[in-house]
Amino acid sequence: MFSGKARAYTNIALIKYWGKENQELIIPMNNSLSLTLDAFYTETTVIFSEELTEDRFYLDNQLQDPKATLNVSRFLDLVRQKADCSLYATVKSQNFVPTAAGLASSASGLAALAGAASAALNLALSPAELSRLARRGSGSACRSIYGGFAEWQKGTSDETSYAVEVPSNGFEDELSMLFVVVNDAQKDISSRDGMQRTVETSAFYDGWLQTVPQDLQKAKQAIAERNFAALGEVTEASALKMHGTTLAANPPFTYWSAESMLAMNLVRQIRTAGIPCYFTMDAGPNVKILVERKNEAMVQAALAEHFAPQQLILAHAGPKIEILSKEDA
Ligand code: 2P0
Repeated sequence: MFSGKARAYTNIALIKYWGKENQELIIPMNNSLSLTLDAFYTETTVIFSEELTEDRFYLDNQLQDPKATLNVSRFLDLVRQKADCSLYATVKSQNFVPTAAGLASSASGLAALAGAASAALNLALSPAELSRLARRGSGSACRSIYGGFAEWQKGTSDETSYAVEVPSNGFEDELSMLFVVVNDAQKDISSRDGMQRTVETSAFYDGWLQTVPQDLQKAKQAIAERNFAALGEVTEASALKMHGTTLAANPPFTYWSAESMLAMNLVRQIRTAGIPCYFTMDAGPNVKILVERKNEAMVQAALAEHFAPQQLILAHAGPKIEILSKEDA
């Protein structure tokens, strides 16, 4: 029996990942840059055992159906192959999120699975190797190997596509991210399907790709110079451009709801009133607001006039992946 346990925190991209060059290996079309957060994380235990005849996957103490288990098994196959191991495993994953409002993240989940499975089989991976492995489960997971800011360098192959830490001198500790959890009745389009449809059909996709390198440069310079306004401006611009591509896809779609737009408009109003804050959005209607820690209470109070307290969740920069235990028996 070989077991490992890991905890990984979710991350939110400031410069977005949107589109794959290689679906199978999850090589992205563009570099992305994220902030790892403390408020949402996943703890996963993987136990490889001679006694099992198939993989089993428990999420939040519930045994999962064959489809969800197959995704985990496919990922474990990569780890088994690396370790030359043919044992099946029990995987127990627990998502720690403040509400059940659809905030469970594939980034923290797949990073924790990669960390736990590789620790169990004694793979002793470097951060870059662990990032490469996590990437095979879910693109954004490759950034959750690191605390603070991380850049996923797209590379050109399985070997060269992984995330690295972005030096920041602790700038991330001056930042907060306020999640505005928006309930949405619309049917979801997964990020995987959404980005593929956009790459294949959006008239705006080339425009998206053209400006990513300069946006990334601006973000890295803003981090190095501790320039909050510059980082916020490029963060908001990257999100708007990403979401713009979906409007020109065929068939067109959007992740925005009326409440998302309300939140975005409030951010603009608060900014006009003199408090710097900026929004970003991912493959769903929730809005995330980047604000300096010193101003977080003011922004939260302004949003609380329109959203219920349980819809507002405050997060700060989070740590890198942690291997909590490992055991051979
Ligand atoms: C990001 N998103 O950079 C972007 C912005 C959503 C919008 O990464 O297909 O779950 O597993 O690689 O990583 C969410 O997509 O997609 C995501 P796969 P993933 O955070």
